[in-house]
Amino acid sequence: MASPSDPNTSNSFPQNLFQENCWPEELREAIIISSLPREEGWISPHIYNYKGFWLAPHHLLGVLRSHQHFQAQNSDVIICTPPKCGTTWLKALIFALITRKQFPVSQLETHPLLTTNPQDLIPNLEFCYAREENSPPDFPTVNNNGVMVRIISRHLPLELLPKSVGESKCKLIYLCRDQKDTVVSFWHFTNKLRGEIGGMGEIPFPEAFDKYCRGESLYGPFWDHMLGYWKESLENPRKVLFLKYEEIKEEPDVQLRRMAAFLNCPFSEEEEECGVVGGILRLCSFESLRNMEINKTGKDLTFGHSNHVYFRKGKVGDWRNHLTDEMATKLDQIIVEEKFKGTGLKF
Ligand code: PAP
Repeated sequence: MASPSDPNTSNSFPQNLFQENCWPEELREAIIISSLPREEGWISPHIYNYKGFWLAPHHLLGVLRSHQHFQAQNSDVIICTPPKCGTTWLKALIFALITRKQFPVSQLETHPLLTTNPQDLIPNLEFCYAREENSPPDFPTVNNNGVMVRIISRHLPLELLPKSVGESKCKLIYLCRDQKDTVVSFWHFTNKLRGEIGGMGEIPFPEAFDKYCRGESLYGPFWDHMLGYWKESLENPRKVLFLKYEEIKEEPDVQLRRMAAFLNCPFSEEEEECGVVGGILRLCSFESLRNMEINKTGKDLTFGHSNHVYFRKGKVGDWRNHLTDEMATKLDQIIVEEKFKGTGLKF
């Protein structure tokens, strides 16, 4: 397995991209960024509406470059998530699942998840492209029963996938979450990053909530993000597996077996008897990952912030500590009553 990116070369890129006068020519000119709808950003000063979705400048640069250069392979596994829906957890689960022969969970001492944050084990496509100015990123491969597989993640909506993703037989695993919990998680995360890497103050929760409900969150509107993958999973179930955070919480073993079957690597009888499913789930549980030294004290290789910001509470229903009844009703109505009506997507 190739090693993750070098922390010494990677940490400065987001800060550069936060300064409009430091943007590379291709970002300033290629899409005439000044003509795009613009709103105040969450972590970067501004976000831009590109083809219907709100992106920070570094996402946009990653999108432009990946559209030009990314070539999907049939064996690729692509993890797709809106922010704060459980990406870290899913990355750990998929990594442990696919590499279970290479890194058996019965021999934990040498498992890569003990020494590398899941976010760094599985690189994010648009962040990699935003960082690599001159050469295409070299995505690490893992051994899936003799086949070398690239596991890549992305926060981008289906509509902004590079063309080759649709043309190849690569598989997409999508994970989303009850948006009441997501907005709370997103708000906490944003405020931590604003302080840690942006030197900015906190956004008050009511302000963040209103922005979120208007769809002006990173990679939002969240409803279009979710519906794009939801519809594709119904039309093309062998291409897209649609998962919900709450369902993995409720029946983790059932959902892990679903992922294994979807990726054509189901658990054998022998593995079932040896408790491999439980081993993977224990290794990737919130408590287990949060208590690993690398996740307690390490730094994210892409952005340079503390790894522990990826592990806050890991609970279903924490929104009750932040949302008023009126806010909860508003968000439920946007989702259930308006946007998801007639689509079959429920929370
Ligand atoms: P990202 O968008 O920056 O990639 P992501 O991993 O999607 O972040 O979301 C983080 C959320 O997943 C946090 O939720 P919270 O704020 O409500 O607590 C985090 O705690 C939760 N999380 C991280 N790891 C796990 C895990 N192993 N099991 C369950 N939840 C987890």
